Amino acid sequence: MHLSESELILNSDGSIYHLNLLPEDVAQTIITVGDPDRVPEVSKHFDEIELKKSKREFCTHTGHIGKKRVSVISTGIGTDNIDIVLNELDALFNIDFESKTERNQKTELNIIRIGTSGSIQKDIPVDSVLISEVAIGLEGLLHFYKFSQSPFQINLQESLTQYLNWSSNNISPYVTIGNDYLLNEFTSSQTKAGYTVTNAGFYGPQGRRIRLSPTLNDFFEKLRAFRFQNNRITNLEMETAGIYGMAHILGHKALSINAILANRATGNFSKKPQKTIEKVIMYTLEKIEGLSS
Ligand code: R1P
Repeated sequence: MHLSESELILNSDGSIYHLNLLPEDVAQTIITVGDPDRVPEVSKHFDEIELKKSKREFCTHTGHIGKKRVSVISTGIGTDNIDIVLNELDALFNIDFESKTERNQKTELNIIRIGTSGSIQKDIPVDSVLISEVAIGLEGLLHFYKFSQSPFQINLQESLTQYLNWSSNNISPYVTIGNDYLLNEFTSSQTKAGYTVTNAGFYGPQGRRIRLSPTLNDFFEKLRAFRFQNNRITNLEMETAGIYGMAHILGHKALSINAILANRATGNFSKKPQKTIEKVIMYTLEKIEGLSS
């Protein structure tokens, strides 16, 4: 199917609309970060940087670590941006911009998020490194795409909906999972594994109360106490379920690595957030260098 210029929007130099990138600008292994200022914090460790481009909150650096070509791109905050970043990254590889048609031969990307997050369990302290094994989306992005879930995912989705009695609030969770290969490669004694909840905001949607009253009573306490087959929700943030879900339906591998900066159960915030983020960056780059695909 030929895509019209209103559906696949290209800039005058042929780059894709929001990311401002040409197909040759991006590596097949891509690190995503929320904060544009975190992009140079990652790329300063590259052996060489071949490209720097940006537009809006989307800043990209591409270079090499050893022999591996890697890109780091900022997504800004939230799964509304993840929709843009994942669709446009995929198009750069899997749509022919000349004919504006889908390529027969697809390219599978490695997409690795280095993000920050708040733990909701007392025993996952600030400055931990947590890899999202499962991510539950409450913000709704994946409901706009055809997306099939495994029996495990459906059971977890139904169990959480029932537990929180959410049907009455019209909130419907979706359940996504990290890529098995990347989970294996990145997990070590330095990391914890967890179930991450992704939501559409930082305050009310994560159970924070500054001045406004929440519609969902005890939302935070209930998330903390939820159990599914001996698993519990470990942390809250704003992108992972969108990344996992979009990567899965587009045919890419994805993993989310979280620097835990806040502990919402104890009320603590990290005293050394930059150091902890740097630890996660170094850990991730080392693992990426060792990836065989
Ligand atoms: C909120 O402060 C932001 O920080 C977390 C949340 O997911 C949200 O994007 O991640 P990043 O540090 O990767 O942006």
